[in-house]
Amino acid sequence: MLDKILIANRGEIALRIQRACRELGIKTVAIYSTADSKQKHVLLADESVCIGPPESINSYLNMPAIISAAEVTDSMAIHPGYGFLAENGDFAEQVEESGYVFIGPQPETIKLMGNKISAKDAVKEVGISCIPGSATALDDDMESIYKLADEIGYPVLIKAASGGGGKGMRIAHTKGNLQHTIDLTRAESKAAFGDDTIFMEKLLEEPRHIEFQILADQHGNVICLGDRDCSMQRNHQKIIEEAPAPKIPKEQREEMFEKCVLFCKTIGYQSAGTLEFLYENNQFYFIEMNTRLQVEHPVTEMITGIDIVKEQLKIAMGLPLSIKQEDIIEKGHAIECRINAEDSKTFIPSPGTIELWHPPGGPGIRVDSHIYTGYEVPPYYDSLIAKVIAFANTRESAITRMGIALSEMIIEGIQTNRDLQTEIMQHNAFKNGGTDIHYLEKRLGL
Ligand code: MV4
Repeated sequence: MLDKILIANRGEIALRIQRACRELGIKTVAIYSTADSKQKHVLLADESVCIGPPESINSYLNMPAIISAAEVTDSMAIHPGYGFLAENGDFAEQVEESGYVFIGPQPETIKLMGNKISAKDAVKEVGISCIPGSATALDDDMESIYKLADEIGYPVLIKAASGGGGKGMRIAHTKGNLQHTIDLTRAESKAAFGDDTIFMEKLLEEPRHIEFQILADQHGNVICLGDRDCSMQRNHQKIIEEAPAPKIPKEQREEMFEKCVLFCKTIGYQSAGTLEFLYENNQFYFIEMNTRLQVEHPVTEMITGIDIVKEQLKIAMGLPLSIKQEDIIEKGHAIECRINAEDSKTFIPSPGTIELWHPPGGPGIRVDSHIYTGYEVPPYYDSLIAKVIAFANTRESAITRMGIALSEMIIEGIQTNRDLQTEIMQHNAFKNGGTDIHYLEKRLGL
């Protein structure tokens, strides 16, 4: 049993994890930066520890400070949430070496998936398709690289092995700019990740982004909680996610569930995880695996009735999964709109004081948020201030409910992307379902 858990995060996800702990009778420890002393997660935790000044690098990314906070509070485990240190294999390792349970997969698994080349190698072993490209890292032999690019066909994408989530990728449209693209990507990758390992893939031009949610316990039981469509994004920031992914043939989804489960069993995966794919011309291609709880996990919770965070905690305590694959019944449709504190036209973050906040409600509406009237949105962190989730029997009804929820939401004092979200709910292409990853940027004329 883990009686006390330190939550190494802030905002809505810190609250979300606290609630799951409370349901399981686990005490919670909040950490916070000096900018966050009036945060709801601090107020509601059983104990709290200030770990440093506002800048993330000195607070929520400060590994020794976080581990010390676990020590002084006599915590037994650390939940990293998402972002910050959630996918840092060295952090997971230090947590375990210091004698605490890291609530997530093993450090080696985080590292295996953190390298996009080793991740692709691993999934190929169980017959999961990847995007055609270089099987290994690119070396300095340009003749063989040109040959490979000709075989793959232009445009090709040069990606950093240590990248992910959109950082460290560049397109080469012709042989003429391949060398330059490689040099730039290498340099950027070295600067950003301290690793200049790069690889090549064919560019998929109009894919959708579809991912599969996994839960895996310490006893080799693995289940897939279905898929999510996260194609509605701008500048690599997802803004709307939904479950199930629209317009995917039933047999193809089920085949993917099986492959994802087989993969996780094969590598001995533990905890919650997500396999990300691009979907184009009715085919799935693996791109990367996220070894953390994700922002958009609520849409899956709504259609399966499974509390992913509670399951993640129980897995960390060594308990076997209580749900079998055949017990998972998907019901209805769920959509999440991320509400960001930002200018709706320029997307520049809009920190400041929230003068008035009335969250939406009613049948099928869930709001995961840490804000309140009088709350000051600090300028130092991610601009996500609320997640509005609408659930209904059909996708059409979920869109209707979301439209109503967005119109009910009262938020004054700062700018948000609410109007953009409202417009998207009314777009015919969104209503039809299955828009690709470039839809929003094209629609905005960017
Ligand atoms: C791609 C791609 C097209 N072709 N790979 C972006 C982040 C990283 N996870 C992988 N990404 C992409 N890889 C090939 N071969 C397009 C993207 C991509 C993308 C993927 C998912 C969600 C949003 C995206 C936005 C732009 C580009």
